[in-house]
Amino acid sequence: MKEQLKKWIAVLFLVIPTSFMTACTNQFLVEDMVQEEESEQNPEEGLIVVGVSQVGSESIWRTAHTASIQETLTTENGYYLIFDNARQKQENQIKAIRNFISQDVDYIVLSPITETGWDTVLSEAKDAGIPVILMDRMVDIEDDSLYTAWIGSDFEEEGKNAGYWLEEYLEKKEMTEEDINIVVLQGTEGSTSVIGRTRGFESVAKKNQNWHILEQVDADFTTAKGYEVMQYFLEEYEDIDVVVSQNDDMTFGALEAMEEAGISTGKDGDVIMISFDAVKAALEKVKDGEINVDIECNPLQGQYIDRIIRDMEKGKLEEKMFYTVERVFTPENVGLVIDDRTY
Ligand code: GYE
Repeated sequence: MKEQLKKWIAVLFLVIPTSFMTACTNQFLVEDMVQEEESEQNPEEGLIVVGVSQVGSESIWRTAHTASIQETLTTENGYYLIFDNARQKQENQIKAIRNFISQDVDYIVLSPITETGWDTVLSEAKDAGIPVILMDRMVDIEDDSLYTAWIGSDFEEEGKNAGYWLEEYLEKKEMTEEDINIVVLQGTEGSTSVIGRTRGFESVAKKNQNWHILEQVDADFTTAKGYEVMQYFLEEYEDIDVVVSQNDDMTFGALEAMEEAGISTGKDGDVIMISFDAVKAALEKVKDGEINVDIECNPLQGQYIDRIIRDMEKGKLEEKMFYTVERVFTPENVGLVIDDRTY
């Protein structure tokens, strides 16, 4: 937008003197030529420039999240997107934000890897007059005015939903009096999704005296680590009743480790498998009965970002926090969505 203003000032300077010498029609010709020349030199001319700092590409969810942003913030929609993949490192995100500031972008969109460590760089963005929109995860900062809006999931609710589903399932199976041993594969330490999902599930677990969370281990949201951590759990604990895996990618790794150990999972299996995200490949496993339940987390956030920016352009952003709508999938209802799942 700042660029657009500069453009019009430039156009005025060129057009005003010309208008004294030429007829109106010629003015438009000159104006067109100037615009053409400028847009050749400056590809972002007339577009809203957005710098996006993405966490990485650790999961299928993340790939879908990135695609949703890239498919929405397009030139045809009026955007000039500068996208940076931080490859799971906060220092890379901080570097990217500083780059966006020095390029004087119109907006910064950030998916922060962890909650802490953002005060300084976000103050720099504020001082430069660049609004920051957060997506997916949150930041833990002193001054809330350092970001303008946030769009993401209610992770605590997701964790609670996993707990509520387990309560109901054990009731149906008449297992409320049995000891239930639980292990948890956690995602990236210090991230909002992990903090929320852990807190939500623990709050339900606390109310069930017979549930025992044996251990919760960081497997960084990846299949490779999910496999490793599950192998560790199997060596360490003889009697595991429930695996809670905080995303589908770790679930795939855990399933592989269990299969190798001759342990079955899901509907008629030895171990109850609870997963998060609900990507298509995992929903197939819910359908087959290998995963008992998948708590949905919606990665399609591009449209929300677009809406937020458009409202801000008009100066009428009324809310600060936006939550995506999410569901819980079991073999009973998974058929409703599986064919339409795009990720
Ligand atoms: O569940 C996981 C991803 O923060 C919601 O990050 C996101 C999580 C998502 O890598 O798959």
